[in-house]
Amino acid sequence: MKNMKVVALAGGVGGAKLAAGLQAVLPPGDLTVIVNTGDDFEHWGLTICPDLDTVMYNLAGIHNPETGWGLLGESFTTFGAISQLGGEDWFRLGDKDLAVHLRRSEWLRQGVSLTEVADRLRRSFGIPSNILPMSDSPVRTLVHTDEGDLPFQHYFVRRRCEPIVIDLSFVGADQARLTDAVQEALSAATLVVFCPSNPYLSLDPILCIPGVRQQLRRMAAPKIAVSPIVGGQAIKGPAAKMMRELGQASSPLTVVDHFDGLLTGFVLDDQDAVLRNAVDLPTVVTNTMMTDLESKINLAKQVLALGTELMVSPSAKIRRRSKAAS
Ligand code: FO1
Repeated sequence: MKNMKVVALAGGVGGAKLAAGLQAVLPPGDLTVIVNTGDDFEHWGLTICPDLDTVMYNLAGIHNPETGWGLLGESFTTFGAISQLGGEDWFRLGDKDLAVHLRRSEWLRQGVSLTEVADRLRRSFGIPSNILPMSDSPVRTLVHTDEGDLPFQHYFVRRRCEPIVIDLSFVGADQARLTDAVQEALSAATLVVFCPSNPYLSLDPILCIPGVRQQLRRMAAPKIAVSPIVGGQAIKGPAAKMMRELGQASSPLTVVDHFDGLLTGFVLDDQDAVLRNAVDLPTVVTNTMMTDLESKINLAKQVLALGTELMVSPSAKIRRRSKAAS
């Protein structure tokens, strides 16, 4: 994949997995991941940035493959001691993970920007790709549910996504602006990839920053989304449940509609091949289940191949199916 500058928008585990696949097939430095910060929160007196860390650990190949988040081979000694002292113990923070939160919180208190913090950390882990928070000012996802308004991690972890979602707010989004680093990455991009992340929780916070949708619409680069919904279900997390609670069908078609004309290409899982003609976009049908590095790489290759075709002929009717399906 020569001289492709790929910008991937990601949040959560699904986004981090595809980002790792894209990094594995692109020349070093040709991938920039713009990461959701709506999940961030203050906890134990520290600033926790779960999506930035999940992307970082997956790109460094040191993530816990069971959960997708947190570090492989982690110990929880401090977590246990905090619990003994009556500290909050519903959000599992490992000892090595804590080092990242301590360094980040120290730098932020010194006035270092979140963008600079993320760059220092990814370089420490030897990651060739750029990892950019969507904004340097706080944006916090607030989940309006039948149990009241819940900060994101309280909904997602503490209440295990059980409350019924009525609406979402991204507190601070109106005052936020895309960082210069994000603007530069988008200006240089030859391809934009919306990773298979929750469209409401992981991608909307990024798209709700003033001017982002307009800037994306103006870009000549192809804009491809990989469906986070497969066979009517989310591969991980509450996306399908939220769709139903918000009165939508839990379908890849709901994802396409949600992007509201931003997309120029789409990737469906083999299980949803029957929907191909209902998607009014150049579409590739392939295996989107990322269970190991090889499947992440294969999906990344399919996305890049679609992107390359769309650069050449934007309205190409793509009829390709993955080898597995044919
Ligand atoms: N998700 C959980 O379901 N339970 C946890 O205890 C938990 C701890 C945690 C610690 C660090 C981190 O970076 C992520 C963590 N996550 C946990 C995932 C987190 O809730 C993310 O926001 C989700 O992956 C969605 O983006």
